[in-house]
Amino acid sequence: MTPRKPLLALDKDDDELAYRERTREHAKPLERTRTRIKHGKVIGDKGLRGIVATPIGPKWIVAVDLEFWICGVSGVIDVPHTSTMIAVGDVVWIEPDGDRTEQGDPSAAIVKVEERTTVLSRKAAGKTQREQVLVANVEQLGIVMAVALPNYNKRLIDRYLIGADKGNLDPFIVINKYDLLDSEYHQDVLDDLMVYIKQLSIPTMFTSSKSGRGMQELKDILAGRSTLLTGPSGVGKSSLINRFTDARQRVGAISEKYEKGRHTTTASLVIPLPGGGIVVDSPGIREFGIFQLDAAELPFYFEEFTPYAARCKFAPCSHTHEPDCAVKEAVESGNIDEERYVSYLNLKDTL
Ligand SMILES: Nc1nc2c(ncn2[C@@H]2O[C@H](COP(=O)(O)OP(=O)(O)OP(=O)(O)O)[C@@H](O)[C@H]2O)c(=O)[nH]1
Ligand SMILES: [Mg+2]
Ligand SMILES: [Zn+2]
Repeated sequence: MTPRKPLLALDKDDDELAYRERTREHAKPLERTRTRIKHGKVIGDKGLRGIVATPIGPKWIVAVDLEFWICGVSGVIDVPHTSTMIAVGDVVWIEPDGDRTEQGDPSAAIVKVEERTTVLSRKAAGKTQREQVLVANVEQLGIVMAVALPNYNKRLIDRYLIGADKGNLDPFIVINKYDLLDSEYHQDVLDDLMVYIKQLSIPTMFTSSKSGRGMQELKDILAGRSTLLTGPSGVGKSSLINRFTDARQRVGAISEKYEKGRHTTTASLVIPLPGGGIVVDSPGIREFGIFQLDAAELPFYFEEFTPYAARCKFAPCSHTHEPDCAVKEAVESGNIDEERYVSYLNLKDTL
């Protein structure tokens, strides 16, 4: 599997965009009123601080603690950034309008968006070189895979790790569906993933959302932080989150009232955790392209190569065809994980 587009992207996003465009077309003219940006907005006493949980047609669901509000965008809004005015994960201030929507949910207007600490973006669809922010303010990337149905993929793990590195997110690995693994194979799986656990010191946990195995460990790493869970479709991201909170179903139920027949799993969803912290459930992806990866910097994303690379005969050395390449020798002697080297070669091919 090779990336076709040099992007860090959640790839059901195209459907998401198309969907939003469609709903915008049908939105009432009033809701399409243009907004004006004005800095230094003073928030009134009624103002509440929340997190944008998910888009809902032309509006947004905003989580204030564990409550959900349906929010339009105020005609005058205070926004510090120039790309994507509002994104999932944005910290916003809302002012309740004292009303409820037809469906009975409390409604408010977003009046201010706070500065973002991190962004996961991609190039916006279309001809312009515009950045589209997919998720704002996540600190950690939880890479979720399964021991079976579907089998974990180390190539994909390696690409996620580079994505996390580039996005300045702390990565961890969750190997789910452990209940499907016969105990006689536990050691094999552990050995297979040892490079991440030992050499790269990436927190790695083995979980089952069926049996509850590893849930405390996962809970601990999520506590008080904001985490994007990513991974292929069907590995159990949503099931894991459902072990901790019913907030995912509650947002889903709200979305369904407004967007009949639409599965909420096609959009990223921010879920507040009961003890503090948030987790972003993202749709399964088929492909994980990496935004602006440079051939010269690629070896540095394989940090376990570094001590050997210094001993290659040629400098720079691509660690492919050169004679007396210490990296290749380390692969042959088993000091560098062979599959990581294959990941390196695969990625190199795409640049
Ligand atoms: N045996 C087993 N099945 C699981 C486990 N976790 C989830 N499943 C099942 O796997 C299927 C997919 O789970 P989801 O939680 O929807 O997976 P997801 O990663 O959110 O998938 P997308 O939303 O498509 O990206 C469901 O049928 C779950 O019941 C587990 O730990 N063990
Ligand atoms: Mg899901
Ligand atoms: Zn070399």
